Amino acid sequence: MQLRVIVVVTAIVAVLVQSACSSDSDSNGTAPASDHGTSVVFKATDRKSGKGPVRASIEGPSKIRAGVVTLTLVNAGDYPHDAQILRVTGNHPVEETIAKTISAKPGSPIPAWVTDGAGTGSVEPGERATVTQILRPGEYYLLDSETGPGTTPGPNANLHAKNGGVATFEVVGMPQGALPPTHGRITADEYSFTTEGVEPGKNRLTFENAGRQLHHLIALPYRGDATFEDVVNELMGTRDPESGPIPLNQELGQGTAVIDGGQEQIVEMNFKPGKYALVCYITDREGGPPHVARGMINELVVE
Ligand SMILES: [Cu+2]
Repeated sequence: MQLRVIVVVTAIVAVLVQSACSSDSDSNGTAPASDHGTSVVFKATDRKSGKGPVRASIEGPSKIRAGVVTLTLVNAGDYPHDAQILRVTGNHPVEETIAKTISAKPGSPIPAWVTDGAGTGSVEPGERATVTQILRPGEYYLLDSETGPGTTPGPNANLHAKNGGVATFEVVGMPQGALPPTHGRITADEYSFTTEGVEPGKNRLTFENAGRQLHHLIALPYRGDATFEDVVNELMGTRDPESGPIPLNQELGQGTAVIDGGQEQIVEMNFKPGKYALVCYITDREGGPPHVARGMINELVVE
């Protein structure tokens, strides 16, 4: 996955409406609900032709019932895709929303009309990712903050969201239900992570934002016998490049979407035994340095 020191995160497309509990869609096209909440699928695709940027698209439902929503992003394309979901209050076109969130200049403030946050982190071609969380009523954008090849991170990056990787949907009704408990939990706050119950192998865990700022979770495996000090120096830009190879294996990183303070989602993450750096690259709503520069780096030991 790619790391970006820019603001928010991702996109998807909703296509198939499917549910583990119900296979019916009601007459107004709202994704089906049941005692287990609503299940929706967004499907991301892409097409590369000539020298232009990769064209992306996202298909999915235009209406989702409020409450517990299990959302799957299917990557049916040739490049990585992600799904950053945002609730937008007021009349803000998607271009403006992209410019002020996933494509904002590093350090820019995050507008107050963007709230909540949901969705998935990066998904490799042919793979899928599923998250479960509570969605409140409102108007939402789903933005794909991944890129095709040959673009460098920053405000001018050719994010999929700028090339078709966008979906819009409405969440309707009164939210009901609660998220089921999970064995593992990772909690973000200003400015640190705490973990409990993370085990080797596939984990279904709760990612909770107990702070006031927006946060996401990026987990980066240590390389070789790197130490936490090496990792902090690397992430803070204070590592002597002659001291050896980069202590983190960024190619094997895993991440979540950005979620707001007071929110949580159930995510699936896969950990081999070893050490991981847990990092957040989001800035405060008021702007300023990414949280990693404020020391939001913690070590997770999986054994
Ligand atoms: Cu953060």
